[in-house]
Amino acid sequence: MPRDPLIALVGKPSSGKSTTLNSLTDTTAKVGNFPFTTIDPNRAVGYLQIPCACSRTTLPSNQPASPSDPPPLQAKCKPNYGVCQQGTRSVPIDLLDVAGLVPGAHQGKGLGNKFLDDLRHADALIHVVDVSGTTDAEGKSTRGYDPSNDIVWLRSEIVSWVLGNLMQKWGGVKRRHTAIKATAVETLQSQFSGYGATSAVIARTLDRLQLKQPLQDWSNETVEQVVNAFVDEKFPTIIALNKIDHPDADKNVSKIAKMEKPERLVLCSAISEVFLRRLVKQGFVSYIPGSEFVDTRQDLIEQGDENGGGLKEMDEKLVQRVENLKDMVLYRFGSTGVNQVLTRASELLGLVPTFSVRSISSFGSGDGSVFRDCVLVKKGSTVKDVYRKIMGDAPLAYVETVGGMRVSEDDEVMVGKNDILCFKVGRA
Ligand SMILES: Nc1nc2c(ncn2[C@@H]2O[C@H](COP(=O)(O)OP(=O)(O)O)[C@@H](O)[C@H]2O)c(=O)[nH]1
Ligand SMILES: [Mg+2]
Repeated sequence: MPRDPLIALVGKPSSGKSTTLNSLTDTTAKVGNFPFTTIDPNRAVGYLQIPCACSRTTLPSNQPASPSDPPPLQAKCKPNYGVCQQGTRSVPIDLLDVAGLVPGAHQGKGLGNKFLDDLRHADALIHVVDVSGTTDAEGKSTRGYDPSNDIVWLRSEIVSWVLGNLMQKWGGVKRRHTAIKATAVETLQSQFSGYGATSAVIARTLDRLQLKQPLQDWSNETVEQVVNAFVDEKFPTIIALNKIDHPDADKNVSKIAKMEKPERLVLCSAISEVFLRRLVKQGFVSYIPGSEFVDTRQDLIEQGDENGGGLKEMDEKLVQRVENLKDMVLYRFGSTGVNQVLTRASELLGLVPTFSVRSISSFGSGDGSVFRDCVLVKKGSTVKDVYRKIMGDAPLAYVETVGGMRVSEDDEVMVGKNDILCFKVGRA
């Protein structure tokens, strides 16, 4: 059965991994301003925001009365997991907090090797960088540290780890490769299988490099090149520039923006998201996670709701904190950024939200709701992969998509195509 996609948060101690994880989930991982707070890798379920199928489908019998009305299916959309708010749906996704990588981790420094081992299962990485420069390379409190260094050393730790493991056995690997007349893909796949590498990943890695020499003649530089390309393929990484609420963040962001591809960078303030969600729970503000707007009781009264949305009054200090957060984060950056971190990682992976429905004519699930079930699958997944994930080994008779059209088990699922499916269990 295909494994669920897993996104790992990595970074030095105190960069804000646990806070980011908390801001994306409902659990409370231990948060603290000292190295190695998170000793055990922390798995949690986060929520990826996607445009839901309910916002792009209508039924012939159920058209909106006027073009400005919301699609009528939205009102009936009741996800089994997560929520759907005005067509934006939160879909569960597995996250892993891999704590405390420090420079030298591949040689066992910090809690190095253990942490690196936890990475094996990740499909993509979110490198949480403390862009305020208030923590050094080891995560200790400082001022004026240049966080662009972290981007460089963290990647080089991962490369050194993979390279070190490979070079330890390289002599034997080469001899065996020649003796059994294996292809480079076969040999590397068996060497990299511990990192969850498929032969497709290896083939893409080698395609990227277009190497001329056979594997047994590769120089050390070539092996290093191969490992670098493999790390890019196997561990695509989003860089989350965290702590943008801090006054020192701006200059560091500008510097990093000049060095990195823009599509890899996301600005965020995890602590702001955690704070806002706490205020929502306590009944002080109304705020849709990830959005630009926060309304207090006073705001809602000014907007004409004399009840203030039923929100509680905040004291002067709290009002001030919320105002600061709006000025420093929400108005400047459009949101706290944490949801974009996850969205960008899922784009990098090409995740496809796939909806399975009981009835293809109503999109219903038999309980009055529509689009109840949604799973995330990796790019390149087929209709059958989706079925196996949901139904395991149960025999499959046939599959229909929108309009009652049949689709083949081997068809690929893509956003907007074959992503609304009705599985008919049984023998064809
Ligand atoms: N200013 C600011 N501080 C943050 C932010 N995110 C985390 N922190 C603080 O950074 C410290 C370390 O956070 P933690 O999540 O435990 O880091 P981890 O070691 O990477 O898991 C804590 O004191 C957090 O409150 C943020 O967005 N802004
Ligand atoms: Mg932590």
